Amino acid sequence: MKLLDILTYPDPRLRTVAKKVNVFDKSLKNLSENMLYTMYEAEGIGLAASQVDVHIRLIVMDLSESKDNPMVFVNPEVEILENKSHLSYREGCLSVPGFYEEITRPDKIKLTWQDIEGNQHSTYPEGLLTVCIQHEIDHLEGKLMVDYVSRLKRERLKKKAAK
Ligand code: GNR
Ligand code: NI
Repeated sequence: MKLLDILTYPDPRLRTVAKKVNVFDKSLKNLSENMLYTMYEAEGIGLAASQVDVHIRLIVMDLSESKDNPMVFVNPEVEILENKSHLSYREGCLSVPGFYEEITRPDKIKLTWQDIEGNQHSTYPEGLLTVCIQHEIDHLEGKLMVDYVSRLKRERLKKKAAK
């Protein structure tokens, strides 16, 4: 198992749009295992490949209290089912350390993805999965939590990060 370096804001590499995974091989499995290890070590509940400077559509997550439920999502896609139903959650991000902010996101979504073998799945997420999967898919699009806050707040964060 290898501990991977996590990119932090405002590193421009975090803005890269990730590419679709087409090959489900041993190296994909290895990367997902190293990402899970890195996520647990950093005490995060999710990690996108973009955050470790690998720009493919791969996400790992563990939302369990006991940290024994590793999940891997390849090529995840979210469809918003209701435009008017939202949920607010105080989010944090391993790529923006020390920054926590209430973010509002769609609440009624359908999630489709592939597992590490390439098999297709779908579900209608509830609770924290709804929030976290959208946070992680944002990373794959090169989008960060800081993009949801005011310019003033974002500029303050950038200055703080430069120190
Ligand atoms: O560890 C994390 N916690 C978290 C809390 C609320 C909403 C989203 C998250 S994801 C974050 C880890 C991370 O930065 N993933 O990209
Ligand atoms: Ni994040």
